[in-house]
Amino acid sequence: MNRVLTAMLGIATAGVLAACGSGPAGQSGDAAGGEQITMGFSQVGAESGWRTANTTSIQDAAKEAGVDLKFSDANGKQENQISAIRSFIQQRVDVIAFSPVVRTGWDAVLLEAKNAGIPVILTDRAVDTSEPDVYKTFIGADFVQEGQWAGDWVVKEFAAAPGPVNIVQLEGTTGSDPALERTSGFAKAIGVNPNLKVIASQTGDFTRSGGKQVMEAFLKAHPDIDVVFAQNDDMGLGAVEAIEAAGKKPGTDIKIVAIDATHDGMQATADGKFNFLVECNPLLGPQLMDIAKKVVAGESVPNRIVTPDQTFDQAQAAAALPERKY
Ligand code: GYE
Repeated sequence: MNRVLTAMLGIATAGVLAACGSGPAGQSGDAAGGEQITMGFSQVGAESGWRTANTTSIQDAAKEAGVDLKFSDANGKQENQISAIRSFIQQRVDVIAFSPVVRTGWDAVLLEAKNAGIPVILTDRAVDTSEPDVYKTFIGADFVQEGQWAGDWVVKEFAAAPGPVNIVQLEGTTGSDPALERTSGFAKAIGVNPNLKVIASQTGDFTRSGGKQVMEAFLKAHPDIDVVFAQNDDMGLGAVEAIEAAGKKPGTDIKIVAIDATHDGMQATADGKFNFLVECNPLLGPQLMDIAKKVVAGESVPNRIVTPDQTFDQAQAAAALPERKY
């Protein structure tokens, strides 16, 4: 029932989007001459603090850059993203950008955009595709590196551990680029020390409630957890709630390393509840608008643009917190 409703809502959203189209083909074709360009953007949803900051960045940057933004929230559903993209194609926007919820299943719709002559930019997350030239560039972080940094911290922190170190992993959305790559980066990093063992790993879907629920189950099943690797801040914050409810002290009894470094995550780190944070910068809007204008003007752009990140221990988080923008 719910699914049907969501699917219907998706179609309704696509219909509304189509209804406020900017006009027939060609009318916005003067974009290359410096006129306003129209961008269709399909966002994953609003699952996390990271995502909210990313949405705000894109909306603000569009205004700033004079880009006419048609924004669509997919509520975490690939089918909603596909219908939004189809609607953007119908409206003949100048450029389509999207953050793909999962990595696979995009070939058909990407080919439709290509055949319609509308360039596509991937932001934040990558896709797996065997079709050539179906997107111009992918702007986003190096998720393998992020997972590796999280793992490197565990390696250092537990270098002197005499016996097994029990790690539980809260994975992001199943099949999403960041979940897959952070998992592999982390596994690679901790692989140097056979004492470091991931004893349980499950998706919390990048949400606070998901992280809390999974952590509650982990705590019941495993009385001896040493470390939580949360693939985003929100799941880490959910884990903090679960750990406290179980009468343990997050950051002390159970160490937590997370990824994103949003304001809430930085606060938890400064407060000693998280031990280490790996940043993933959500402020992709200005760069996206810049690249979009180049793409629409027919200029060539690099096919991969990696956004830089850093890491924070507790003291660094406390120092950086007052200036934190997201
Ligand atoms: O880490 C998480 C969000 O794709 C990098 O998605 C993004 C991830 C981010 O929900 O908080």
